[in-house]
Order: sequence, then structure tokens, then C-alpha cells
Amino acid sequence: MTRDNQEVVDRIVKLAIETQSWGYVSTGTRFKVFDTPGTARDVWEKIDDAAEVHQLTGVTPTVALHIPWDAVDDYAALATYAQQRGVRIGSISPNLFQEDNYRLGSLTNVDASVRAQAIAHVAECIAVAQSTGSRQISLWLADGTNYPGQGDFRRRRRWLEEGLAEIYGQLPSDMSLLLEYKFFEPAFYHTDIADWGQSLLLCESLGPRARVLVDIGHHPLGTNIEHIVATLLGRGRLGGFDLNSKKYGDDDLFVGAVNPHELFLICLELIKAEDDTDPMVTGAAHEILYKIDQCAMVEDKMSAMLRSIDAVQLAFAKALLVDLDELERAQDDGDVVGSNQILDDAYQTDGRPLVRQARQRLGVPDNPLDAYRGSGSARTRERERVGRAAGW
Ligand code: AOS
Ligand code: ZN
Ligand code: ZN
Repeated sequence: MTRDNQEVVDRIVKLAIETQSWGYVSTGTRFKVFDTPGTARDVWEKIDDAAEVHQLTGVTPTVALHIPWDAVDDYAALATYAQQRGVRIGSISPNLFQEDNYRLGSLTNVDASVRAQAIAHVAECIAVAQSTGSRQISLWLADGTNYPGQGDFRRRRRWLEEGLAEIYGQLPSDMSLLLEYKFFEPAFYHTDIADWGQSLLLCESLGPRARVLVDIGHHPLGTNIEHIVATLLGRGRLGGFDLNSKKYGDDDLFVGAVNPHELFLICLELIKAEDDTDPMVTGAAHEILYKIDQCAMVEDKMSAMLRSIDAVQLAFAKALLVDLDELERAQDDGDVVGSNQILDDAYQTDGRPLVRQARQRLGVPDNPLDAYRGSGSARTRERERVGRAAGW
């Protein structure tokens, strides 16, 4: 089946992408955090930036928060502020890696009082989600060890399972838990949730509202991420993405910068799952959170965010152009070269006119990045946002 262009445009129009508050501040490596003039100084300004990105693109209605980076006294007021600017609060990420107490782990710490502190922090984030209308807790754990012998894998695993069960038990029935994995960093010998399989096992033992979150940058080089995505989709357990791109590791570069072909192949799996005949697969596929998780080290944050959104839309557009019936026929015929050619035909097609049509339907500029750069908005930020620079 070749989709007609109108269907492709419809699907691009419906795609919602979440931008993240920490993508609007100065971040970086351990060597130096460079400040960029005009950068958001607090969570209110991060929301202003997210709102401007949504005005320019029409597809980023929510903004993810990280607590306590974005802590405020009155979360209901923050949610109202966001709404007044045309966006909503999206997923909430607890921070279980920046307290001194977490030196030897959070949910897997040998000290029961530290484990309890970590659980209490996630409970606080659930309360933040309730006051802001958010429905997702996006959890990443830095827990791991640096040297063989430093910790006992199975004891740590038991503490992890107990802690997560307690957290899951506290989730209101309309909220879900997205569980991220990462194979190394900040720990360099082992990480307690190192890969998708470990995350999936935990989610399956927790319950249906626990799902795996795939951060594109959290895999060893050469990993077939689209295969992981397909496996999770097939079990209805893919909960979301942290979108970025990488050359080496968790580089957190803007989306599509390094390997747009990989992104296209990932999108193809998502589209196939959305159109699957099994309601378990389609149901979960339609609830997937598409969250950006990038760090702008030397580049302008707004421009980087706009580039990422463009890359996601374009990858979806091209994936929607794949003729799936013809592909299945070629696969059934054992046509190895022909089936690959079908994918390549779609990938080589210029998807930009379709993305432009979607933008016209959304009533936003044909090229949001050009519109932003021509708008003078960056200079206004530089003029108005003087004083304390925000980082993490
Ligand atoms: C860390 O590597 C993960 O990608 C997390 O999602 C993290 O909470 C986020 O990137 C903020 O640093
Ligand atoms: Zn992430
Ligand atoms: Zn990461």
C-alpha cells in the first residue's frame, strides 16, 4: 500500500513531541559548561522557551520537568503559567543522582535510609505530576558500581525491585512509569539497569503501567536499536523515547545530526506498530512519549531544539512513505535486494514538501528554524535575560 500524501500529512500533523526543560539551559561535559547569552535562567523562562518552540512548530505541546532542577513552591501556579503560554507540563523526571547520599547508589544503596530517601523523592515527583496534570514519571537511575567486587549484583537487584514496587504502588491509576536504561556512565563497571532486557523484566514484574523508555544514546555502538524498539512494541511495553543523536556514547547531540537513517528505521517500526492488527500493540504504540533529551553545549538551545523537531518530523514522513505491502511481498518472495530497495526508495524521497504541508495545516512557518532566526527573538532574550545564568 502506498499511502497518499494526504495521509502522510495527517500523520505528521498528529505527531506530538515533548521538549525538555534541561534542553533550554547551558549544559555540558565535566570539562566546562559554557554559558550562552539569553539562556533561560529559571523554570519560568524554560517554559517561555518551550512555548515559543511550540508556537513555531505546532507539535510540541508539552514540556518535561526534572525535579529538583525545576523545583518551585507552587506547582499548580507553574502549570497555570504554562497553560497561559499555550503549553502543558509533560513527564516528570526524578533526580536520584545529585545528592551526596547517592554516592553509592539510590534505590540500590546498601543503606536502607538512602533507599527510603530515594523512594520518598520519587513520591514527591508523583505529587508534582498530580499538581501539574502530568501523567508520566520518567525514571533514569545512575546506580551502578565502578569496580568488580564493589557491590553484590543480586542484593542490589532485590533492593531495586523492592523500591520500584513501592514506587509503582504509589502511582495513581492514570499515571505510568517509564523506566530508562543505560549501559554505562556515571558508573563504569556495571549499571543496575544496563539494557532494555533488564528494564523490561522490571516493568513486567511491576504491572501494565510500567514501560521501557529508550534513550537513543544509551546503547553500545553498533546496537540495532530498531530491533529493540520492535521487540518492545511487540510486547506493548515501549513507553517512550529520549530522542537525541550520538557518534560515540550518550552524546546528547540534537536529533538526526549523526544517524538520520537509524531514526528513519526506528520510525518505520513505530508506524508499523501503530497500524498493527493487534490492539495491544496499537494501544501501547499510540501512547508512546516522544521526548527530546539533548544537551546544547556550544550551540544555541532554541535552534538545536528546532533542528531536532524537524529531524523527527522528516524521519516520520519518510517512514510513512515506505510501501509496506510491497515490502511484505518482497520479503515473502525472499527478495533480499528488492526489499532493501523498497526502504531506500522511501528514504531517498525528499520528505520536506510533506512536512511543509503539515506545517501549513498547523498554521506555523514552513521553516520554523529560519523563522526563529529571522525573528530577532534571540536578541530580545539576550537583552532581557541578564544576570544569573542557569545551568543544571
Ligand atoms: C541520563 O543519561 C539520562 O539520559 C536521563 O534521561 C537524564 O535524567 C537526563 O538526560 C537528564 O540528564
Ligand atoms: Zn535520557
Ligand atoms: Zn542519557
